[in-house]
Amino acid sequence: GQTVRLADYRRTDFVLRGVDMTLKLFEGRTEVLTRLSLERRPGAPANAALELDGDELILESIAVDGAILEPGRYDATPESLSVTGLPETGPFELAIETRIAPEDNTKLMGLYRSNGIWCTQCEAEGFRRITYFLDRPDVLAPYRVRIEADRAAAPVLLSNGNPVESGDLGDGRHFAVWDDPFNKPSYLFAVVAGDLDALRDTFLTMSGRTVELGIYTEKGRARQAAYAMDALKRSMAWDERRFGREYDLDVFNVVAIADFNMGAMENKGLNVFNHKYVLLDPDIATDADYAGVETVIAHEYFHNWTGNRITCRDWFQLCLKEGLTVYRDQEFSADERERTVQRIGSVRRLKAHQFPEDQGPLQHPVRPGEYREINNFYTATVYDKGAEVVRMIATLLGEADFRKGMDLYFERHDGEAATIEDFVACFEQAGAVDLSQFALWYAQAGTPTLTVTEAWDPQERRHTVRLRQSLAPGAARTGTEPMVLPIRFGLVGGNGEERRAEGRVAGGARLDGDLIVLDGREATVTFAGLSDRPYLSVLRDFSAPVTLEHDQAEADRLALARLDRNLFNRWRALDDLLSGGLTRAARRPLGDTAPSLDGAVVDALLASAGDEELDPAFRGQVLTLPGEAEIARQLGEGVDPDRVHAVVEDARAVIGRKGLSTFARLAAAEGSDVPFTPDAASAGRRALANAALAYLAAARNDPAEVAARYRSAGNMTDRIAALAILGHRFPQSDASEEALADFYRRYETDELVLDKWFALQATAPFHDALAAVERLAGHPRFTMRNPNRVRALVGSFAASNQVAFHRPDGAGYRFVAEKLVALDRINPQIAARIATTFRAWRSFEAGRRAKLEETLRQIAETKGLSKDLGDIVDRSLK
Ligand code: HT7
Ligand code: ZN
Repeated sequence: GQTVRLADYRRTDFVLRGVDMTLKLFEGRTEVLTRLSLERRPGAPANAALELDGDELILESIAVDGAILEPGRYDATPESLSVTGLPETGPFELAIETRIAPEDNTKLMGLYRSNGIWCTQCEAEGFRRITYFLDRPDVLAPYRVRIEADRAAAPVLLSNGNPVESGDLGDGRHFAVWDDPFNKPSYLFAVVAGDLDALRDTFLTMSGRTVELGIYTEKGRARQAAYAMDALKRSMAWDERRFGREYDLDVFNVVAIADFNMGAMENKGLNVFNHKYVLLDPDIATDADYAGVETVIAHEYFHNWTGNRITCRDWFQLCLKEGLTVYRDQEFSADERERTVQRIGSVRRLKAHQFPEDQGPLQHPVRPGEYREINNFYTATVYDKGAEVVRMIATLLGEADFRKGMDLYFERHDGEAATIEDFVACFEQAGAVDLSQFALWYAQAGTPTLTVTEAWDPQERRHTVRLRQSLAPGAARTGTEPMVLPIRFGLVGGNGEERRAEGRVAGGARLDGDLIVLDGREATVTFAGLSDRPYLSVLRDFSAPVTLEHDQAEADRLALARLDRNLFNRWRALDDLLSGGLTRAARRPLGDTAPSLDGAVVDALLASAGDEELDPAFRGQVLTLPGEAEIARQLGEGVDPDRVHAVVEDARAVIGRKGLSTFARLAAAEGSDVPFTPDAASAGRRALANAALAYLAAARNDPAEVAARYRSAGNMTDRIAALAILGHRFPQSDASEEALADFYRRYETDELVLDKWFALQATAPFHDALAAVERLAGHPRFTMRNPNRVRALVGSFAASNQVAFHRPDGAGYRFVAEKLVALDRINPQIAARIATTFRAWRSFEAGRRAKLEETLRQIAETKGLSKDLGDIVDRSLK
């Protein structure tokens, strides 16, 4: 495959003024007629050919200004269409007819069918699978789209923009015309046609316009869109309040689709969603599902301004819309739910997904400089580190100037395809600051290490804090220059009070209130006039995405875990103690029976968990131990996943036994008689009770109690929590087998719930889970054609079953590799995504490492591998 480089960007030779399309949908074939209003760009070579993109297309006809072109005037392949002899000046119309087969489209890019519904996915390069086009994000135009279909098969016909016309065509067929007046790139194009139900509502915008809202679902499921509708209206109101952004069309539609490659897609006025992020009720969905729907609905809606009204000049700028929109959806969730708990969740996610990516062979900067396959760059780095970079701009500028910068961005670039430079320039102007060094965050890959040391001078009553940053060279081979690190901090007194002390800076930093901005390799900050030694609470709220190495005494961490008024850091003090203890224990040789955690750490954890003054959701977070993958990442090399698993399980049992009475009380607090409401406070109480139940089970080793909880559960959150404990702690026991069978019987008609059943078994942490997964791969309800199903079984096995995937005999690797090679022929995008779990191969002990490498090489040598999967395995091996 060819490498595309940012440095090679140049504009098109032709300007697109408008697009007029007709899609005639028939069973088995679709005819697409596209009329492009074009004009040679002033200054472009007079003889330049028009080069259009295609992908698996067949050209039926081509005409310029109504005259059919002779074969000598154009050259068509499935991947391209080149047209010569076009007018040197002035507008002309190019009409192209293609014929496509959505029924055969298993890649789920372009126009395809899902349970009979016609739907599209065009980001990033799917539009070229519908018609030949200048399929790149800097080519913007208004679209008029006419859809024709059989009325019985597709009574609902939707596209972008506003509906303008509809009517009957005879022969059982009908049509609808949609007009989208806003200039948009082709990746935001969408068409949906099918027999769908709808939940309808309206939203009154801040300027007094009424927007018609519709959420379309499979027949009979519209009522399950009620929470999504509520989340949508809250998102619309929040964007007005927080960013002054009003919705712009008369209608906003969302469609829920069963077969979808990602979470959702922000097509202008017609968002298409994986139905997992729309359909909910308490019987089928967990609290995490509710939170997921809220976040994804908000995220796609927010794209209307950050992504659609202002889009990306090229795909290297993907973080311009994704990082910014993740930042916006995180802020929305923080405002709607509980800020600290949300932040803990985001940081866990960043460390679980982005840090390993940034520290391994798939490393790339937030704005990559090159790619072979753009689909492989919808990554945690672009999305989540991209959001952290925006958050740091907000931290450095402060709320008012950040908002000024956002306002300027919307004002200056509305209707444009912009770059990261454009974005950053708005904040430089709004904050009257120079962000050129800060912009290294977009260019330099890798997680910087921030090293903090402290020294208390009892004579002078001074506390000196030394800060150093470093960036190791990595796979991306970008620079290692010092970056700008905003480090939020506090000095905490013995009663938890915030100490105020004058700070003096030496070296590469400046002090700005509770922020140290480190922009040199190192600096010291000295705080004078203190009555006694304070506890240093540093990197509050995880104000920069760095690896923190802080030589803090355990006693200090324990004090902060109790006292810090910054609740995020209170959680992190405990989390650091836990992961430090577990990592050290995992380094000790097998057979070493020393406890994995200090008694004082366990006591601190139990004190927080039992503290009624604290938010239950926060306490639930406190009880969530660092994951096995996170411990493995912190070990860095020579990882033995069985050892890591044993250490974490031992810790859980130790904590469970010591806190037995607390856990019994907490687990009983949320009985099945409490009616379900999806609000964050109720969800937090359930999270705490279910965490307590897991510790009880670890301590008592009695499945009966958990089985009783399973049977009496009044909602899916509690039911799946109990089932997970049974399946994971008591695998193959009667209690677990009975509950799994019961669960299947109850929910076998609902594929969204079946995915939980598949995933739960795929992630059971014991070697024989592989046999169950192999059996489930042959289950009648499993299919490689549905991405959710593949992710639930194969994806979660590879990503979240540290024990069975990494079986020492390599059977887990062979199973996944075999499935990936088969999947690659159906849906390469999903195959490539799951294959990224192999990237950490170098960090394992010699036996597994060799087997992982061998498996990767075998995949790489497979004939006919897709560009998507080939790119991931090649880069992983580099
Ligand atoms: N912007 C959307 C990205 C997306 C996508 C990308 C590649 C292939 C399929 C896809 N479906 C959706 C999702 C988002 O970030 O909002
Ligand atoms: Zn997005």
